[in-house]
Amino acid sequence: MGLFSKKEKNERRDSKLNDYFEGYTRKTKSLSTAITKLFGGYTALNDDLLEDLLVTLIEADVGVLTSEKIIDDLKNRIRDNLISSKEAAMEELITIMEEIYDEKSEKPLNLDHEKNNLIMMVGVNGSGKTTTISKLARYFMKKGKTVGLIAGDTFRAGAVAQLVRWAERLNIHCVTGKENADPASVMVDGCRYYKENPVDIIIADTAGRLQNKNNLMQELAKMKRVTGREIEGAPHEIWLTIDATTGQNGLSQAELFLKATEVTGVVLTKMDGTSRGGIVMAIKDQYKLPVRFITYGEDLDSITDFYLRGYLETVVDE
Ligand SMILES: Nc1nc2c(ncn2[C@@H]2O[C@H](COP(=O)(O)OP(=O)(O)OP(=O)(O)O)[C@@H](O)[C@H]2O)c(=O)[nH]1
Ligand SMILES: [Mg+2]
Repeated sequence: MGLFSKKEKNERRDSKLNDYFEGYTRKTKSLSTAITKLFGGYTALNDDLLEDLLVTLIEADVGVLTSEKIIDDLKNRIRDNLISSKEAAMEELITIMEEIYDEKSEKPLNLDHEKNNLIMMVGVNGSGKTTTISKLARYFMKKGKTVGLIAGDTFRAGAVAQLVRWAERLNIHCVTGKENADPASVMVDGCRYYKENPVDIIIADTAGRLQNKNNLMQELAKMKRVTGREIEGAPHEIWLTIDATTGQNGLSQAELFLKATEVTGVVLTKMDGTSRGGIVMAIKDQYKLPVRFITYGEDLDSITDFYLRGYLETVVDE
């Protein structure tokens, strides 16, 4: 049983949805299968079904608090006689998730300045910052934008070379400093270079790990400050990469970055490595942060902008 009829599905398969269906959907079927099976296994809508649904959501990384909120909401609507059938409950589940996610309240991306819109990528080491930067560069280039990079991770040996290799493959410029150089000075060099040689989008890499937390906070704050001095309003977006395969644990590691800098959005990476896509709901509900992109593979094209309806369809549909 699927919630969305074939006809309806086809009608809604605009280009964004196609990305989902062709890309990560294939690999994120488990949650949808679990929910569909769950509803199919019960003859009526009762408390046991709702308890099972709660467990399924938690297992899918929706997070305990957010899952409880969803189920409580569903129970209230059942109590108020708004829903009485399993089918109606499944539909209501989507509505509740849509309400919690509240996509309409999201600010549009702050990337519409004439030139030099600067995105700073932050996140735990290994979460996919550098790879995502290359994917984003390609994404924007496909939309006809010009892109330049700044190799702001001067901490990890090899990080600069990694980004430079991607830039060469993409045939775009990458401003670099020396290993162990002050990352803020590389940001300044980068901004000055692009003031002379403007591009539409600048993407800056940062280090995922520093000697201690205090350093990280100070470093990111400094990078932000000096960037803003060079280019008005920069960084225009600060995106946090979260590795979807690390689940709730990944979220608590990411908290450090939320404290350290004003993150404006999340890129959820490695969705191909997990069937527990529920983390999107947890991020939005717990941190009030929109998921802007998801990535689902090692190649450059494995990225898509996040679209709630497409996501929910993959969560509940089969
Ligand atoms: N399967 C899969 N692997 C990914 C994805 N994104 C990144 N990776 C892999 O994850 C590993 C870490 O990615 P990086 O981009 O180097 O991570 P980082 O955050 O820059 O790490 P540091 O520079 O150490 O802070 C690499 O092996 C990537 O190929 C994805 O969407 N799917
Ligand atoms: Mg990196």
